[in-house]
Amino acid sequence: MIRPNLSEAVSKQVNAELYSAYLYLSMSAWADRKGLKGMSSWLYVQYQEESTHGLHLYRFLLDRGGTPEYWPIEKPESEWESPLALYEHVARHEAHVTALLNDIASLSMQEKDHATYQFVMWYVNEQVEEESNAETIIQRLQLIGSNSGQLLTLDAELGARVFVNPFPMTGAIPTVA
Ligand code: OFO
Repeated sequence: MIRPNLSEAVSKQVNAELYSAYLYLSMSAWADRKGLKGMSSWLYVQYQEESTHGLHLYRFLLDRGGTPEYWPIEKPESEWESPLALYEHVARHEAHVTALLNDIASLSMQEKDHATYQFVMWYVNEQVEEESNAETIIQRLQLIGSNSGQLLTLDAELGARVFVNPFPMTGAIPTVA
């Protein structure tokens, strides 16, 4: 059974993941409004991933006898100056989420809760890819500058991303389509 302090930490992480989903949905709508349909689709896939993360953590919490708490989900920003500003926000946000996950990993070790430690380490490792993806897109956008033709090429590339449920064997998690 998970200890109350770790239960609260995981519950807060559920909230953080659902906020992430909300933020990416807002970003997806912004890109759609700017005519960047590929970027909008990439960000929507990110919304789907974050929703799945929230539900996956929620299921883990219940399986460990924890008590989910339901704090309000903060209203995300909805305007960015440019695609570059948006992806810089993505990078900052993902670095923040990484710090939250590292804190849960440290608390799990302190509490000698190896199950929670192992569970949360999947997320810690996943963040390496998420931070790297954001940095790569930032570099591309910096190179593109004000070249709208190259921006549309990048937009088409981003539009090729498809959602793959990272937890297909976890039947208790509703599919986020
Ligand atoms: Fe939940 O993966 Fe990034 O934030």
